[in-house]
Amino acid sequence: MSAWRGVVPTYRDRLKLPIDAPAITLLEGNTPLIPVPGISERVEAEVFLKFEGMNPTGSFKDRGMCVALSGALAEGTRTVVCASTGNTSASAAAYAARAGITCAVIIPDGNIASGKLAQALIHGATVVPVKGNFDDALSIARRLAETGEACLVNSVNPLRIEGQKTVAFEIVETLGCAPDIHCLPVGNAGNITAAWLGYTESLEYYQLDRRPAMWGAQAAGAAPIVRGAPVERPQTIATAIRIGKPASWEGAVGARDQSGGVIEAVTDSEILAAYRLLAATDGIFCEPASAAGVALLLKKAKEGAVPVGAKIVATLTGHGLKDPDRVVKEIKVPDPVDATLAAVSARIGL
Ligand code: AN7
Repeated sequence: MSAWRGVVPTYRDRLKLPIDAPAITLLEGNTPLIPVPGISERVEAEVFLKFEGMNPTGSFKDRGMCVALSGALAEGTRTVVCASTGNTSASAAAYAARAGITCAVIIPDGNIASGKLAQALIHGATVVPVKGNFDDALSIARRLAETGEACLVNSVNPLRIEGQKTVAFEIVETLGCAPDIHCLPVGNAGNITAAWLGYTESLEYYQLDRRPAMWGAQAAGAAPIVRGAPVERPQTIATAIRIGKPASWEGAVGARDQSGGVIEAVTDSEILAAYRLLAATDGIFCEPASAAGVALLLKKAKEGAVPVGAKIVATLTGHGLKDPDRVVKEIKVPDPVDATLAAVSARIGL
């Protein structure tokens, strides 16, 4: 088997990318589809986690960002700009560095996880925290891009969706079929739109007989699509999906309705319970927003809405190490003991 070459080289014939575009890649994609016996047993189904936290910058954003930067270079762009709750900015900063162009990221001050901020800084992006939320930041980023001075690399850029759809190709290739249900968190709604596009394109390419029902999860304090109206002041501990006016709203509703799926809200405590369960029972550490899809699956199982034995994939969108502060908010770091065998043995209970 030949070595993995990254999203653009592998899927170029299925990406709407100018033919002369260079392939900017950090070998993103080809992420593991991990069977999870603990969660499977709990929901009486066959559950797999597509761990997108294993991408080069630790989130699914890399799949779309490599295509966006490849396209930007083809157009001679010198600067990319994005608004972000953190992961988009981390990915944009890394791929812009790789492409040799400058990057500006607009983030909601005080509401992005420390790992993500560190990434944008170390890759040399110009970081602009604004005294507002993600929706305010996106509106400014759009206006900046309209001047023609910079290329917008949020998921309103169609190349982002093109890259992110490849997650469905990989799932179908690994399973040999489409799952019955695909669960994932919904924030700005680019990812559910992209995954659905990927399944739709897979129908013919892989000769599938069906596509999955798409189950999208929004945080209860930031659930505009569930409510059917924008949320002015979104609130959730899952800062990645603290978004009140999703840009790809129509795409998400289309994916939900065409697939016979749902978009429902999960509370912060349901998200945190799933986050801790994944780590404690299946050994997988994702960031809180990523656990929202699994939280929805657990909730639906309690309601008896999960068909027994169904094949289910949940996307874990980002790595747990993005947001280490959340762990120590949840679990107290133990006080130190004396550096003696007796004290340590007593603490361990041996
Ligand atoms: C871990 O980085 O919007 O519904 O600016 O970081 O496609 O927006 C992040 C979104 C889920 C939601 N999980 O995906 C950003 C940003 C994680 C995320 C989502 C995000 P979309």
